[in-house]
Amino acid sequence: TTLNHPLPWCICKSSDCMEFANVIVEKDNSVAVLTLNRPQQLNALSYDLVKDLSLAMQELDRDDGVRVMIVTGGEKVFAAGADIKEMAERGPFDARIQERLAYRDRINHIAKPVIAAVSGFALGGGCELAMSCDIIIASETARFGQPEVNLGIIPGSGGTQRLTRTLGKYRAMEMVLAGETMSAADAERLGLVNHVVPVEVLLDEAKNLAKKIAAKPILAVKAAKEAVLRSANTALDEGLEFERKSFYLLFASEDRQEGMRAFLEKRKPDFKGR
Ligand code: DAK
Repeated sequence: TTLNHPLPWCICKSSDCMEFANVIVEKDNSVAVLTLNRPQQLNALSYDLVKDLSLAMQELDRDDGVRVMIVTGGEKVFAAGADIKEMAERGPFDARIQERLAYRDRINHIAKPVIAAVSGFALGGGCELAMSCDIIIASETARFGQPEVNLGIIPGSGGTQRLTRTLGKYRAMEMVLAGETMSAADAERLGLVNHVVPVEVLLDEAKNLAKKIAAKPILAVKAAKEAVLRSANTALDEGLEFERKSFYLLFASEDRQEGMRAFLEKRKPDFKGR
């Protein structure tokens, strides 16, 4: 731990780059890029990696200097799923499974927007990690899949649920029953990814979008994310009610006043995040 470092768990010396054993965190102004860092194991999601990622994202969620996160695995591979070597040794009542679940679950509850920048394989837990993000930008080499059935298990971090909600029953069934992978182009056509771009510009494209979002008033951005996610768990009436309450709540923010005033005064708004 470096003294005076904004993130206490970071082992590096710079305030722009934070390095864990399994995840590299770099800050580019208000955008934080988290790169999964187990290239030799194709970024297999070990307990330690999931823990590092979860802690880093939680810390960045609290960091007022950060507004949007990007999760990537680099150009070659996003993540080839949970670490099979590690998983092979676990029993169903192993405490580490529960702990892993708790760390993993926190990633689903990040309040700031998270963009997945996916290149190469996003399989099993890797595909599920991408789907836990809010927006997915893929390179032309990205391949998505839920091959757990080949190991005698099923997706365990949301694959059967998020894939079904995104692709519909029949496509999701084919993926989880046959364990086949899907190309980036098909994933885009079917609504699983937002955009497909050449691999060389993947991170830049993700950053451009992240910066666009980062310039928006953060309270409205967080409220919008929360409301969209809420739609997955509520009936329409309840979701509309939640949306309406969040809408009115934002009227209490300074940024709402500033945004409306700036429009009327024909100037650029100066948002303060309050
Ligand atoms: N785990 C561990 N090591 C892996 C790995 C994985 N998932 N994937 C690849 N590796 C390792 C390989 O063993 C190899 O290591 P060495 O032999 O060099 O030591 C190295 O990475 C390179 O892999 P390959 O030689 O296989 O590379 P290829 O290019 O030939 O093939 C591949 C790439 C991605 C097609 C292939 O590696 C592959 O099929 N990998 C496994 C993909 C997979 O089945 N993924 C799903 C895993 S199950 C939970 C919830 C959810 C989950 C777990 C828990 N809880 C609720 C607690 C999630 C489960 C899963 O994701």
